[in-house]
Amino acid sequence: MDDTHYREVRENGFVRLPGLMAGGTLARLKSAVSDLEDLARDRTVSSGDFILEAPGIGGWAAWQQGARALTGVLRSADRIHEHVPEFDAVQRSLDLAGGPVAGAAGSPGTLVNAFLWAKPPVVGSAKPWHQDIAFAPPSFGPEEHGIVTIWVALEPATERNGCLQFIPGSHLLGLFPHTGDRERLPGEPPRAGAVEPHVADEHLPRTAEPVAVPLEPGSAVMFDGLVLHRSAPNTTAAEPRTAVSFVYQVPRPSWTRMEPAVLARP
Ligand SMILES: O=C(O)CCC(=O)C(=O)O
Repeated sequence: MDDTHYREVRENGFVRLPGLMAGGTLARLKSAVSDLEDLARDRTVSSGDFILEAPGIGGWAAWQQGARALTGVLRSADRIHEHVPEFDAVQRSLDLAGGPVAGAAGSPGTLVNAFLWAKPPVVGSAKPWHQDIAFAPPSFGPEEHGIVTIWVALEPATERNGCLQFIPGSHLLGLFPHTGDRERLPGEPPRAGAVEPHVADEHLPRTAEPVAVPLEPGSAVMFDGLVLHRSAPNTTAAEPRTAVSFVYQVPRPSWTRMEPAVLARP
């Protein structure tokens, strides 16, 4: 077990993994992303697995509101390891579950999902403050399971193009209320004014300032499913911020608590 990973994830809720993917592996991931983009190229509407960007309101809101989106321009994709098995092969070849994830959680993880987070220039929308565990599938037992995610930058992730930001230590404070709308079920009509689920500003803890985590291509950040995180819109004209994340179920780390957080007073 890597003591540094364990200590930093335990204390801060996240740890950088510089140079996690060397040149050849990074090339494999980029090629897998191209295959995924090919699958989405002709899509004109979002679905549960492929969410397209929409200028102005962002891909998630456009999807839920039934508004127009940009053909083939992905905001994010879900279950990418099932759509393109190469993603699974890469994480297996690096033994992320038994290496860094086990180092963070104390025992190996099981891959339960993988995502593309595309954030293209100009139109790449924000991902608001949230805790991943708030979106865990019903099979997750709050007493038994935790989540550890490894988020890998495929291009430079900077403050300008929307790198991840974390509130250090927020994973120790419990579960924050998420406001906004749940995703429509298949067949449900569009919902005017739908808002992506998030933790409202007035409920954010005032215990620490947010920390931005810029990353070089091939570097990663690993984080606990209870840590509050977000990403800003991509405000650049031509700097995509493409990333993939691998999500592992782990035995619930003993230091986390699943009770409702004590909320900050505005
Ligand atoms: O990449 C992003 O912009 C958001 C990623 C995220 O929220 C996550 O991996 O849980």
